[in-house]
Amino acid sequence: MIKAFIFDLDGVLVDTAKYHFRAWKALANEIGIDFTEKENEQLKGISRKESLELILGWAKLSISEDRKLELMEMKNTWYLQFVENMDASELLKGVREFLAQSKSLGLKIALGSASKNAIPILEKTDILTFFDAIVDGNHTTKSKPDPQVFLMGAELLEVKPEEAVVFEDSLAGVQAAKTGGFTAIGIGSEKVLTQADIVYKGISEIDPKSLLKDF
Ligand code: B16
Ligand code: MG
Repeated sequence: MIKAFIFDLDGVLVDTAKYHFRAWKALANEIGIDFTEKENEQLKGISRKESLELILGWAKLSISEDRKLELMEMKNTWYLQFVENMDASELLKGVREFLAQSKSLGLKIALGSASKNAIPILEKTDILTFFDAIVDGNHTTKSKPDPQVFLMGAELLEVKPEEAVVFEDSLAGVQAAKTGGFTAIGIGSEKVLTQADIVYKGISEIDPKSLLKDF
């Protein structure tokens, strides 16, 4: 029986995936390299440091740890500028209604995000109060596809993985959910999220009540 929903943030609840992409692209260009939108899929859901290392790896560039810190700081400064004036209008379609319906069905709700900027974004978009537990990049030691972020969320909600559904837009996140023993709902493209139990284009396509009947 499903007792809880655990949501990824970027690309599931809010349209911040595009801001991460823009900031990483600007950073890459700053150091004379580039990457494609297809490669960007691999950056979704993973930590800031791992993202930088992947980008450097694609360009076969090797730099010092100090320079990596500088570049991560630069990327985050740009990202924070992009999200600074965010408000509830940047919630993805149907998100507020979905959270409200889930609550009224008696489900517990957690966040399971790799981002260290999750709480300010939940505040700016006015959905923070829906969450019974928040696990983000400030709490975890292992990144998706490791299931740690979702297992911590389930533990805080006092539910077992098989009693929770994870909503994810990234390959790494879907893998993390499946490895942890959760039902994984992919948000995005079926071609990309091949390991998800089911894929929807967006939250607005899902009815929480029917979902509970199906799983
Ligand atoms: P930050 P999610 C992830 O958030 C993003 O998908 C990923 O692109 C980003 O690198 C990561 O957070 C870290 O974000 O730099 O803000 O700490 O999708 O797990 O909610
Ligand atoms: Mg995401």
